[in-house]
Amino acid sequence: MNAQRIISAVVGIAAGLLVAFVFFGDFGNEDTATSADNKSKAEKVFVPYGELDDYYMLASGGHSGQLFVYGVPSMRKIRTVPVFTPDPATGYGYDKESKEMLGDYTWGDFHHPAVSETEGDYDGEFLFANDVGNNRVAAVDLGIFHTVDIMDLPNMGGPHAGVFLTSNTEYIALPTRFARPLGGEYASLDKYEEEYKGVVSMTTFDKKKKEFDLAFQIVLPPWSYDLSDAGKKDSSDWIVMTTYNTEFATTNLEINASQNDRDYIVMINWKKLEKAVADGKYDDVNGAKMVDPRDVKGAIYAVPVAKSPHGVDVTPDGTRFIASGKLAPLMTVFSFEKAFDAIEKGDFDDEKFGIPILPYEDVMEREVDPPGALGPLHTQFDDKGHAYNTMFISSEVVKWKVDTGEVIDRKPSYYSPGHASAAEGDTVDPDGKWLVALNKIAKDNFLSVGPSHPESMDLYDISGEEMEHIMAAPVDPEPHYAQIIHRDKIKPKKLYEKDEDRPNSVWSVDDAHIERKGDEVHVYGVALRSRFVFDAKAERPDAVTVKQGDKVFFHMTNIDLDQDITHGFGINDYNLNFEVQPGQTSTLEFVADKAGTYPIYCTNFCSALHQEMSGYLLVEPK
Ligand code: CUK
Ligand code: CUA
Repeated sequence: MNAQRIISAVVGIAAGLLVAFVFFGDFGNEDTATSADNKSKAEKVFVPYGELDDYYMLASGGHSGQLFVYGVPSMRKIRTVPVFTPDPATGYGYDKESKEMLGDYTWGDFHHPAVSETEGDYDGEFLFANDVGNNRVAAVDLGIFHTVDIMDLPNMGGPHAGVFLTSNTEYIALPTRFARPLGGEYASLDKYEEEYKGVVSMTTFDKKKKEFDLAFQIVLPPWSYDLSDAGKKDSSDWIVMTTYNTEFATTNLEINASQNDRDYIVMINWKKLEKAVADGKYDDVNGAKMVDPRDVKGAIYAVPVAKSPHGVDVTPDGTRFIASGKLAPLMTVFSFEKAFDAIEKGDFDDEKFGIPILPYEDVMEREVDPPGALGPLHTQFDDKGHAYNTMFISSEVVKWKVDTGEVIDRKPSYYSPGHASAAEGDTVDPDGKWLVALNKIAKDNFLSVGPSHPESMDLYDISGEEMEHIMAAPVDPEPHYAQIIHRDKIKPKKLYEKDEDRPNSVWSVDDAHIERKGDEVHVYGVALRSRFVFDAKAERPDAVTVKQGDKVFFHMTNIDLDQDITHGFGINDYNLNFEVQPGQTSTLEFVADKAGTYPIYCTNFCSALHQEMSGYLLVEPK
């Protein structure tokens, strides 16, 4: 395609977007549903008091850096769990532990949540998150809905897609989106082809220690890697990743990365690379074991795919991978088996950068091109062999049969969906119950809050042959992806268990005390309804006096071992607030650099005498 055609294609897509808005803009609820319809829809999502939603939806909060927890089907927001960004509501980023985890960062861009898997099924123990903004990976413990580890990833340029390798969460793989010289060193953009690299981080997670480890990294040509998925069952040794800049464009990607009619899907055999690394076939690059898959026989191949693809998703049975092209209006079904045959026969078209290219016709099983459907992005699955694709430009969800490509149903979304998420939709065993489209544009769905509207989520009942649009719910920016997991698989704790051996913990009022070591003041205190006790033997047990310049540690244990009795801890004028959940011990560390008298108070309403739960920090001038 020449530049002129590309420009008209892009203009055409923009026009298509406008047409889609105007067209679908007419689908108000009144127009499409009678009041009887609305009543039956309302009944499907109404959860009577005393009952609970069937599913958790764990949604990325995009550039808020947070995790949003919703109930499905009610679409009620239940909780924000802070991951990459401080959160005064929970004290995350203020207490010592979370402050150290976040370091100097004050934001993150969390795109793809992934629940840990056992034998290809969500096990509900941990959730992993990628930070595209600042090259990090995080783990949230789903027993306490709290972030327990964050690891910085060297050599990356925005780890866009997080994937899981079955059967037992062996690796959390994070491919870089932007090519960058290794270590982020300076190199002129004129040296893009030689000096810039794509990298995939292969991290492991120790469930007992709750810690990440960077096992190794994979170095690749600078093709700009996008969505990725891991194989399942017979294909579980492989990961597949889309690329969108095989042109090596270094400016104006909108036009320049859309020149080639085909980009590639890269197939990597992680088992072979794991072995190569164990055999010492790697270079040490900025603390990472860097393996080049081109040096390992049979570890990497590429398959051509319609230009500028975005999503790639592996079917629940692990036999196929489906790519969706932003610019090409089709979903392409590729067969793992055909790919393995081609590899075995040595049937390669070509080689690019030392990567064998498998012939498109030999690996492709079918192209699915629903008339007028534009901008397919991502694929989800049900339990009956159907795939569900979001269409960003024509604003709809398309249901089709994976085996035959037959289009079964199409329903509008309001408007412009990115991902959709189906109940248990990434597992070997999807539930086929609900689908939530995560839309980029809300337009006029909700009461206006000014020029920038919330994002919107559409809930569909997908249990029948036809999809039924049930409702739309607003959401803060910006869920890119979500996973919907059955509530039976998540086992949240009611309390932090009492543990007398826990460092810095104090379990009775009488044991609360203060230790001074040089200019450090350690308060071993307790919080209970409705007071703080810092020093049981002091005349005023809820006051602490320090000297200006002292380093102060409040080690607080909440000894109210009662469901949902959380205490907060705010210090007036000191810009500090953290919390202790029932049975939890947390530490606040700061330098008392301002002399004066500072009230301390419980910020989390906890009892009828919550207002009385207060004390003083007294800082004597130097
Ligand atoms: S991406 Cu946002 S719509 Cu980060 Cu999964 Cu496709
Ligand atoms: Cu403790 Cu309010």
